[in-house]
Amino acid sequence: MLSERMVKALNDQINAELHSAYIYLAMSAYFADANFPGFAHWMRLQAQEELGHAMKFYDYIIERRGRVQLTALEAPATSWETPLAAFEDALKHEQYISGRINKLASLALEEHDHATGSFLKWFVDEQVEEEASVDAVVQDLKRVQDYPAGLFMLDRELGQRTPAAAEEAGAE
Ligand code: OFO
Repeated sequence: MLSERMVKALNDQINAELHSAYIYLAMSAYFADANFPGFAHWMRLQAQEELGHAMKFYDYIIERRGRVQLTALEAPATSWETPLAAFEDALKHEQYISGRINKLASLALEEHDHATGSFLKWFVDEQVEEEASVDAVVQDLKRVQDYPAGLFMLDRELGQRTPAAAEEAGAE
């Protein structure tokens, strides 16, 4: 059985994952408005992936007979100076989420809650990938940000992202 403290921490993480989805959807809307359909597509899939993450926590709490309690979502920013500024914010956000997952894993250890520790392992690995994939775009944007043709090509490239990863994240 989950401790009360753990149920609260896992519920807080549902909020954090939904907030991630909200941030990336706001970025997608910003990119759509700025006529970067590829970046918008990438962020939209990222938002879907975050919904999948939230649902993993949701399902886990229920499976362990805890009580899911949803709380208010903070409004995200709505615009950024440049595509690079948006992706840099996304990277900072992923680093913040990695810190949260690490704290959850430490709590599971402290409580000798090995089932939750095992559940969290997927997220520990996922955060390595999340940070790396956003950082790769940040590095590309740094290279091309002053060259419209480069930005155009990168937008095209990010438009090729497939929903496979997002679907996998949302799978049971
Ligand atoms: Fe859920 O990984 Fe990003 O935030």
